[in-house]
Amino acid sequence: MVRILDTTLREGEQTPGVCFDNHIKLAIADMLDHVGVDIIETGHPVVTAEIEHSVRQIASRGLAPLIGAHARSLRRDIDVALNCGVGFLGIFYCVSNDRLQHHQTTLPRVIEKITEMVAYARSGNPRLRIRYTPEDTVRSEWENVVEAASEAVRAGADIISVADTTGYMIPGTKRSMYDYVSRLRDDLAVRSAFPQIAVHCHNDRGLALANALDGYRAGAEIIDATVLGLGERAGLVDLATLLAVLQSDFNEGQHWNLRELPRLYDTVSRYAGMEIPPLMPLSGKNVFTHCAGIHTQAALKNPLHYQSLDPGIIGREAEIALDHMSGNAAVLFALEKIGRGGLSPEHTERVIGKVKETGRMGRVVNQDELRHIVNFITNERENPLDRQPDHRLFTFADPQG
Ligand code: HCA
Ligand code: CU
Repeated sequence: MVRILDTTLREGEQTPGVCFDNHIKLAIADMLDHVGVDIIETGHPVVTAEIEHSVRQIASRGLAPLIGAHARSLRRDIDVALNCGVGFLGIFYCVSNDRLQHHQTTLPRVIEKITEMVAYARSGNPRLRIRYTPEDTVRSEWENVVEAASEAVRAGADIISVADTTGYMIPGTKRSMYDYVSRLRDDLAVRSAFPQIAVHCHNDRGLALANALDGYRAGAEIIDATVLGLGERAGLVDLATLLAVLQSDFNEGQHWNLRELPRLYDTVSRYAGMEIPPLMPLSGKNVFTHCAGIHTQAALKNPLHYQSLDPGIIGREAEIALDHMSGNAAVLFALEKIGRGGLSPEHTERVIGKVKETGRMGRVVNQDELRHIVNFITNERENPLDRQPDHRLFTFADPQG
């Protein structure tokens, strides 16, 4: 059973311009609890007093997920984090030769520092879950990573995270996360180190989810994600997409409550000041909408003709958009939907013409506008007080189930 670490409150806040008030962070943590993630990384408490306060408050809230904090390999960071009462601590330190040179240090000295800090954290709380991340793991020298990771495990780390800090990996190539995780596990085992493996995949090449699934197939036990894929640069794996794919296609997380996701996404989007892109899988406004005539006709008979993911898993419905691409079937369905079925053939044809014309102006015809079109063509009057305008499209349920 794979475990999900949400880091919207830590990595997500590293998105330029994103800063959540503490009352919003608390609300987000509560919603993540309802969704059913396993670990919430709440922040790097030494950064500001507000973050420290937020980490402490979320840690003492009695939520089901394990509450975590982020720390550099420094005594002060660890003291402050542990003092917040977290049950999970992520310690990171890059061990690439490049960085070692930059910091004018050597691998043995750095490993000594890392192990000292892991042991220090362990002594502060014997039940703490400790993760060590060699930052930029996948571009660091292999021997350095294996050496640092195995020593960290010996010092008390439970989890080693493979960080694709720059979104560098590509499935099926020499830069495969599948191969990386498999080899790392083997090489650590040779050194008698048996940590859980986590994967932290950035999206610089648009491959974050593919790489995370690659790591998962190689047996990674923890996958990091954020709401909306927030994070540095191109961000991280999107939580909703990850959960939906794992649940629908890999039979994971049957206890996850994906129907809570729209509320969580709405909250994060609003307070991050970031619109949900219309084409974003699972959460975008378009992603369960059928448009072209051939598609709508087939989907109305059986949505599976043009859908491989059930919108119901996150509490959404398939819908039809009317525009210049629409065919007769879609318009007839939409007319029924607003209670205006049974128009004369001549009127129906003119409605279809008007829908297409409106679409050519770059507008999708919603329920409200379709009523206006019908009234225009039939020259009927409607008492505007009879109904509220309805700007939704035309939803339809799956006739199969
Ligand atoms: C960072 C970089 C990090 C760390 C991941 C981790 C990365 O912002 O500190 O500590 O597991 O991508 O490497 O997010
Ligand atoms: Cu990161």
